[in-house]
Amino acid sequence: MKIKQSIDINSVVNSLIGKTCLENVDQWNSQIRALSKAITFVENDPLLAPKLLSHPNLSTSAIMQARIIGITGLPGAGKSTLTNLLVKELRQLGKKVAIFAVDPSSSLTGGAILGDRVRMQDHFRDPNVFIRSMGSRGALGGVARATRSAIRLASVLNFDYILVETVGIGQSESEITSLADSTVLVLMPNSGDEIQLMKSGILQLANIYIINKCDLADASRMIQELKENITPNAENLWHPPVLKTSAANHEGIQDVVKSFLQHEEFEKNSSIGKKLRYLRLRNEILQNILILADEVFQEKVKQISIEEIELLSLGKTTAMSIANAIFQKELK
Ligand SMILES: Nc1nc2c(ncn2[C@@H]2O[C@H](COP(=O)(O)OP(=O)(O)OP(=O)(O)O)[C@@H](O)[C@H]2O)c(=O)[nH]1
Ligand SMILES: [Mg+2]
Repeated sequence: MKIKQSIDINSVVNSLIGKTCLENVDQWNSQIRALSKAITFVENDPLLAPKLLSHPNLSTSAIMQARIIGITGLPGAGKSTLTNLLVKELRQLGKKVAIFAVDPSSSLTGGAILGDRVRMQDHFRDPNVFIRSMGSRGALGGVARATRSAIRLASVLNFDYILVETVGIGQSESEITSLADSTVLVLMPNSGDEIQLMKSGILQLANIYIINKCDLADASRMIQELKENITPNAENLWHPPVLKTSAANHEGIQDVVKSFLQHEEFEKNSSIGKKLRYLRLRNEILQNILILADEVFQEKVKQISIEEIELLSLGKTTAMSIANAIFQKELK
């Protein structure tokens, strides 16, 4: 159910950008608290996102700067364990990192999220790491909408990297590729995951492939198979690396971080990279239009007369015809 809130947008924005006359450390902590709060507001009411994210006091360059890395893969592949180590590595490079764990199946208090807390505990005390779990149950507008806004809100705080962990089944994987600058697919050796993932299409969409748990089984055959299956795109000259890791033994993590940098570099310097980035930005605009349209049309739907609903229930018209008429009228 949607919870409408009356919040003071100006004061949330001022806390976010650190305009609250506090000492440096307190300032940052208060910004982090403001971020947490702002995300909760947006989760409960996506219509607050446009108000927050188009606020004139926010630096647009900060909002668009963070590098978003999507980490996806089947349940249990080791995404959270890897993410925890990647954050450690990025912190050693002096990077500020935000992590979003999106769990499409569980509510905010779900077990998986609690497990992630354990896996990420190394960073809970680090002020330069922001960790947030996002459930989707009960959130209006689905995972993608709230997550998208949350990511942009986090960017206000100048994080260098924003890591987004999602389970790569169902709809979320295509959402993540449209949202992330780099999509990382985490697989397990000889698990047969490839077949399931191939069907979902994600196998062709990732920019970086990781075969994790290499301590458990030999991955060479799988690497070979993957390389054969990732069909090179004539236009796209990025050859997705297939990397081996063992998160359990802390192996291969540096290579993953290197591949983030290489992919970023590639995107900056190639025309196809630029084209794909522009495509993602267009899609982001579309998603934002949908948030705004939601606001307009929720109102319009309330105004549909009882007579018209009666006709619909008798099969004398269709929901699509009514929708189309409202939409066309609004367009004019
Ligand atoms: N042997 C071995 N176990 C690992 C490795 N990486 C992770 N694990 C274990 O695999 C289990 C699942 O790891 P998670 O990091 O929770 O996996 P996940 O992909 O985040 O799982 P979900 O969030 O539930 O989809 C845990 O028990 C980890 O300790 C690895 O490299 N080797
Ligand atoms: Mg996880």
